[in-house]
Amino acid sequence: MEIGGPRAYDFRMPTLFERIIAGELPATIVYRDERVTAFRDIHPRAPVHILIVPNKPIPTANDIADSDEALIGRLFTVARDLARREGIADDGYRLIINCNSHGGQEVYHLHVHLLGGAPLGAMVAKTS
Ligand code: DGP
Repeated sequence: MEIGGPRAYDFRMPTLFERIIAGELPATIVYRDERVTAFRDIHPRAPVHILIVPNKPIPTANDIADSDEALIGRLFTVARDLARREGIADDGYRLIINCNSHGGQEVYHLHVHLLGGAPLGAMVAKTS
């Protein structure tokens, strides 16, 4: 594995999220279809914190192919529907995709964070 480089993950190993999608690891799954799975974040940063994940492993936003456009759109329509179902659509919420080290990405399987249920504060911390 290349540590600290632009790809600080081993793309040959299944990610945690692939194992959740495969049912090999437990998670509180709130939505699943043939293209997308959504489950509650294990370390919630807000009263509602759901991860919306393509079933197909795409490591980072950099790895999205043009042919993935419909799949990426699906992540957002699922997020919209889950926000309604969770009762946070009207007050509002935040959708976040972290990419690589400066983005703070920890799990190298593309995911959209759906956060809401309380005011979320500033969009990003000031760098200095
Ligand atoms: P990111 O930094 O964008 O890669 O966010 C990864 C998120 O994944 C982080 O908020 C914590 C969450 N997470 C990590 N491991 C697990 C796990 O095993 N189960 C669940 N449900 N969430 C996890």
